[in-house]
Amino acid sequence: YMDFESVKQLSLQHSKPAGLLLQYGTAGFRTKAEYLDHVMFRMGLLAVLRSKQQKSTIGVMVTASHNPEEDNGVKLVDPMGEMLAPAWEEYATSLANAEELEISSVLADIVQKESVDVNQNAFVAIGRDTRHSSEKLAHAVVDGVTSLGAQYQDYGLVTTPQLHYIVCCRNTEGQYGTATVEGYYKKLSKAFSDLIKQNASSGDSHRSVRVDGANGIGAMKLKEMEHYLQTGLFLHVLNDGACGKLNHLCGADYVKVQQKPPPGLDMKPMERCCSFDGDADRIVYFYNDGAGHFHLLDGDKIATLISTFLKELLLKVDLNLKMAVVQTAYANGSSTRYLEETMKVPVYCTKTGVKHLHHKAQEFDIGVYFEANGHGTVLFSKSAEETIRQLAKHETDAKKREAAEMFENTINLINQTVGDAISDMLLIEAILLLKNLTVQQWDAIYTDLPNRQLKVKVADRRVIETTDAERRAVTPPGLQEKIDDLVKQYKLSRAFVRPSGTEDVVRVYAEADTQENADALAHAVSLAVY
Ligand code: 16G
Ligand code: ZN
Repeated sequence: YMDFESVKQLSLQHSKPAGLLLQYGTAGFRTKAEYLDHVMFRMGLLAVLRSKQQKSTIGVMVTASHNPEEDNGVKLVDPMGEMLAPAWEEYATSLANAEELEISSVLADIVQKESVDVNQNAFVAIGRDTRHSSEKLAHAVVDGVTSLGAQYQDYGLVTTPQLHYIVCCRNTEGQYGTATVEGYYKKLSKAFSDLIKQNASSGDSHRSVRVDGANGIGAMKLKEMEHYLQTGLFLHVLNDGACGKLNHLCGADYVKVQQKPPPGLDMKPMERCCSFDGDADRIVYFYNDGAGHFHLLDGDKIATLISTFLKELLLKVDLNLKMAVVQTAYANGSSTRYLEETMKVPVYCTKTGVKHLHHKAQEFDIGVYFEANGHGTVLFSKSAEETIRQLAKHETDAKKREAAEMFENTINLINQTVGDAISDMLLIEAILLLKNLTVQQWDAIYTDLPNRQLKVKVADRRVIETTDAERRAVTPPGLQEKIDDLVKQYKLSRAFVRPSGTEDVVRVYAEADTQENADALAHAVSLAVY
């Protein structure tokens, strides 16, 4: 039995706009900030139930990532720092859409279906990004949590991956690290400096990187972290929110979609630059080659660099661990080919959305996953991690032990809970230093096939259903055949369509031997969608 009296009282202060229907999508709820107050309150409620059911801390992150400043959103973080379990996404949707008088019965229903022990203690960890609306919305989450008599800690301004890290730390009794933002800085800084200390090459140790912080939380947190990073890495943080607007003409999404640098970021030739997104869970690199050409190093290039490095380490420690790379349909064909044919690493394709990639990557000893848009990380199985840590401690062969130590430092530097722009950046910087690679050499590992993404407005995007990890359309009838015919007309070509999970559009992707052909194919496919 649960007392919903104070829920009823408080929910009146967080009432739902009439007629509003929202869905817990690929990245939680997301819409204009002014429509979200009731959703936040109710997600506070849901987090309490999930916490009681899991007997663990649950996270609630208030952010709309790369979307405009006027938007906001919320996502729940499960005990080990993963995304909320799919069955609960449905509860989230029902709860968000319930009428005032239905809230208690929706809660009671969840309690019953999920056998929630209502007497269990609950704890919710709350974080938010730098949006103007976020503070007030986080308070609405707190109201939801306290109306069910549960405890919480408001971690205030944090990146999404920092909150995931904190949740995981709290639920593993500190084994993963100390459950504070400072604990995060210390863990990553130590791993980074230990890792680069192992540099044997004569490569320059004074390095710098230009970071576009998307005028968001990532810039703020990176600046805080600089204080802990006492190494030769110099960070020029731009778009740090001092004057620019969040995600406006900057950030990872802008750079990836526009395939150009943020205006005002003046790149010296060959200088390494990177962009975070608005909540710092995505990163892309880029540079200017001196002849004025812009080069983008996206999630696929990052996955390739990281898996090359890990594969070399595996050879050095002489362990037979199973490594795989997980991508989505958006992965550039050249990257998949390079990974499979040259590196001989198995590659798997999942549906778009971090939770799908993360889930697949958990099947391997080492699962490297990245979306082309720059969201990704590496997962290590418990036993692989343990084996490597033991080797780093006890191996008698000095060379092998050093390699194992390098491996262990690498594991410590990676945020395994979710893609993390700060952690990914430090890992990439360390790898480039250790392998003595310039950004251009990294870029040259393989050459991207020219590609084009388009979005098409249709009356109802749900008429398109896909299969084979979104690479083929099964409905409407005839569409896939048309796409197949079009693809046949170009060399090295590939194309697919899928309904967006975050916008009311159909997305079209095409790649081919030349940019003109990729553009023409994408255009032709988008006409076939109507
Ligand atoms: C969300 C996903 C992202 C995915 C994107 C696709 C998370 C945390 N974020 O932002 O991974 O690439 O949706 O959007 O899962 P789309 O369905 O509109 O193409
Ligand atoms: Zn994001």
